[in-house]
Amino acid sequence: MSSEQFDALVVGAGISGLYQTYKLREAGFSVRAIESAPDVGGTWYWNAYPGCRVDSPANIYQYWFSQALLDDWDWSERFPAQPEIKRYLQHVARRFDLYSAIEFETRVASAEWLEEQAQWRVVTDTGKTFTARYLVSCVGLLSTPKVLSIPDQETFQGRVYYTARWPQQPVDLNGQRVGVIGNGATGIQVIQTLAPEVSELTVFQRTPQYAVRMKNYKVDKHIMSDWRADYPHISKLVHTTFGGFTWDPAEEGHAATLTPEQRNDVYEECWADGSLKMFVGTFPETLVDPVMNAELTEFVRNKIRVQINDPVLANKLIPSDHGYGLKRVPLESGYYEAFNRPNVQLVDVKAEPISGFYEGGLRVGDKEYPLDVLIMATGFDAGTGTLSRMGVRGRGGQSLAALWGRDIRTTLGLQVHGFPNLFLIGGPLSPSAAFCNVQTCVQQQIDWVTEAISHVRESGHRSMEPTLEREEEWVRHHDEVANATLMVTVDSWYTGANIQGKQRRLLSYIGGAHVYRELCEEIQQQGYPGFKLTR
Ligand code: NA7
Repeated sequence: MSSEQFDALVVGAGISGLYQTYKLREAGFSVRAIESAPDVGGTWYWNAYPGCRVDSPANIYQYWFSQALLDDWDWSERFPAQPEIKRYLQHVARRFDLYSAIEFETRVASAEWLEEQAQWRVVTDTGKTFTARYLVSCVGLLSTPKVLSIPDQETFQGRVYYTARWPQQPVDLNGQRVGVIGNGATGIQVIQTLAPEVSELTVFQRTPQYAVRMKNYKVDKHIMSDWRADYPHISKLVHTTFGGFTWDPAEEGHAATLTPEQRNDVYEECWADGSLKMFVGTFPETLVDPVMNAELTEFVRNKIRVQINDPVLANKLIPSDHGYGLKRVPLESGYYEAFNRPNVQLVDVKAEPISGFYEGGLRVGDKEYPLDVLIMATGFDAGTGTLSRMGVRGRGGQSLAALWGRDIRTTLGLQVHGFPNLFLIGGPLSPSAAFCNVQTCVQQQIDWVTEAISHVRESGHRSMEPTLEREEEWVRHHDEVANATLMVTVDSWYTGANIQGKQRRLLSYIGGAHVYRELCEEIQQQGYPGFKLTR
């Protein structure tokens, strides 16, 4: 079988894949990226649903590697909508001539490590075969949608859309009767956007969410110029903070030195920022101490309650089964207020589950809800979902899917024992898997991986792989930090609980992005202890 040979293959052409392709090429490697979509963007390509918007400020949700790029790209809003992020990524791909390095509309069907040759052989669903010494996964954390199997879907005469596979052409929902399943960050954006546009909106809610009011604003040329002047500072700052943002939570222990009123002032200040500062910028104790968590939860409940006219409805929309901040906190712009509208109704599908479709809509228990369109905002098989479906086989033919089916383990989220020269960006058990502004943390990992690959080549080795001991040490440390938090007690995509049968483990390292970066740097400076290099 003929195959195309490269030094490195990158899987994915989203935020990570584009930068990884650029970096490897700059380091002198021949590189091919494989992307299932017809264009760049990854998550920002597929999630073209109404209201999709980034919830990290644009001035940190960007690449730092090129001054020219920073100089010539202007943002239009503090939290830009999906089309703008996609345009930015397309601009980057054009500006750095990355399109020519990408194989579009192509999926990896299998990836097999060939021990003798020290090469990865990758076969695609288009029938092509590639071989490369290095394989870098940039498949994204939220790329495999969670698909629901609802009885009798074939009988439904209306349309069904998944937000994570939204059509690229506009979908006209004007005047339609629309249903939404899912109240995570995605469902919230869809609901608040469609409520004023559609004739009837029926929200099938299983679990309510705490969401924080987003403070978005237009970025005019003055703001843009202030941002730009601050870029040198921001680009350094984001690498020194807990979550890769420009803010940090208070010092540990500080909360206990304050009165409840003073702590309330801190909550107010974070709330007023209208950003994820309200998630990662208060007190670290709120994530580990039930009493502190209850205090913050009460604050947020009160903020939400005043937005909902009907107190009975408010009780349904405000979570009571878990504390604030123990799941990913979405930002909202009129989500709760949407339920004050006469054309929006909430259906509790926990009290009575969805029983199935019928010709004209969805049935919950015996009750029928007529629909023209049903939108599924049901989340993702996060972190492991895409890689587990890629047919990855490492040393001795062992399957990554089978390994992760038993035990989701990695070494710093960067490599997996038994899988030489497979590098992961945004891999499980790293901060970038969930607890870091993605742009900050994937760039740090890509820089690390590029250095590591260059080191393998320059030191005359053929492969690099973490030792079992190093991996076990990392998994132990990860679990120890994770199990000290209240997050592990809650069902969410963070803990893998949203996917039936998935191993329960906090998906992302929560010891701090800054701590992780220092550790990665130390490993590099010390010549990769705990990683085995083979000639
Ligand atoms: P999430 O946060 O995983 O939310 C998925 C939503 O879908 C959530 O409300 C789920 O309710 C709901 N869901 C999932 N399966 C079902 C079934 N079977 N029946 C009813 N409802 C269901 O995904 P998002 O896409 O919103 O957000 C993912 C991340 O993207 C977000 O955290 C940001 O980082 C960006 P449940 O809670 O399971 O009861």
